Amino acid sequence: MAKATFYTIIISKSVGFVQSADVPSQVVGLPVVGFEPTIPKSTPAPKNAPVGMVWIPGGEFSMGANVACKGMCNLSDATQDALPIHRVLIDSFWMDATEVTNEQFEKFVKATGYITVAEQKPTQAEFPTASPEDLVAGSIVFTPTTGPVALNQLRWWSYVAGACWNHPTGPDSRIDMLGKQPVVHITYEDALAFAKWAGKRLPTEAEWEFASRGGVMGGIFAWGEELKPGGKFQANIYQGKFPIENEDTGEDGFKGIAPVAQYPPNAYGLYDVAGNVWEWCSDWYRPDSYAQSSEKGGVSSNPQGPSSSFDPDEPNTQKRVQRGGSFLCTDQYCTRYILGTRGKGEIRSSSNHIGFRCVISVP
Ligand SMILES: [Ca+2]
Ligand SMILES: [Cu+2]
Repeated sequence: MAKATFYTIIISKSVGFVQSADVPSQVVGLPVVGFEPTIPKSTPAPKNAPVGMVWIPGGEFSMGANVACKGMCNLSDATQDALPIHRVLIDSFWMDATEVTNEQFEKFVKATGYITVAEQKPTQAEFPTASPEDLVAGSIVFTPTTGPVALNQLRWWSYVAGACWNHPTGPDSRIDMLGKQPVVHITYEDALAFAKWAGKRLPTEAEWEFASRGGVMGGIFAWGEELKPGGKFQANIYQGKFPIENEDTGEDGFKGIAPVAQYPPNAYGLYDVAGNVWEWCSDWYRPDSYAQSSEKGGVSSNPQGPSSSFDPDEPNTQKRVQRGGSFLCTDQYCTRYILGTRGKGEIRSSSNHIGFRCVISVP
């Protein structure tokens, strides 16, 4: 019983973004203002691009998503927190072409001795209602179900003792052969620590979205308007009946996580801005943050997000934005691989579908 309670606490902290009722009523019904053309800055890319990074020109664009009625998204409120669409101006910056990989993260750990949150024993202070014997280091792992389940009950997540970045499905699993896969089981503070060590930072949500759009106005996917142009998937998501054991058909080439850069990049040279693993952004999450910024009117310049977090579903948690969706996204359930859609995660929680990539500002 106690164990279940503890797991439920942790699981609900981490995967709250999949709840369907995550929109306060005042956001629903706001007028949907359409997209206006993206106006990229003309600043040429400086010479000597940092290794593994691509130039994002910055500029003015329409931020948000309005795809609730496009057919492939079964959740009518999936994009309510990405409304209204509003104008944003951002500066140029460098961005990692790929999600941070296991081998890159390993270099960081070897250089610094860093210990991720998932490797630390949870404290009684953080989980006052958990019994002491349940306070074991671990992380949340996708565990397919043996049969169909209600898609609002999150039955496919288990808290696995010993799961962490270099033991992604539990203590016996290894990353020796997974060097090019994105690192997972990364909390917000883990991502920050890596970024600081690398002389980088995490992208703001606006930077991430500008980059993912590749200079194109509006649009549904980073590669165009069709999920499978020419019958070919363009991102690592989930096919087959979710979330049932042996049902992930891997029609897109991969069951589970894929190594980075297995699909064509977007127009800015970024790989996997849709699917594979969620990516942390630096903004606090609020479902009404776009409503707040558009209330101010005009063009929002280099927005850093709201000053604090609030998720009405889980009012006592602190959440930052996550973007891009993961290998578990599917049109049966969660379509946040669609451009402009938003995710969120509790800052001290991790799972095997959460990673990140970094950016560098241009002085
Ligand atoms: Ca897949
Ligand atoms: Cu998803």
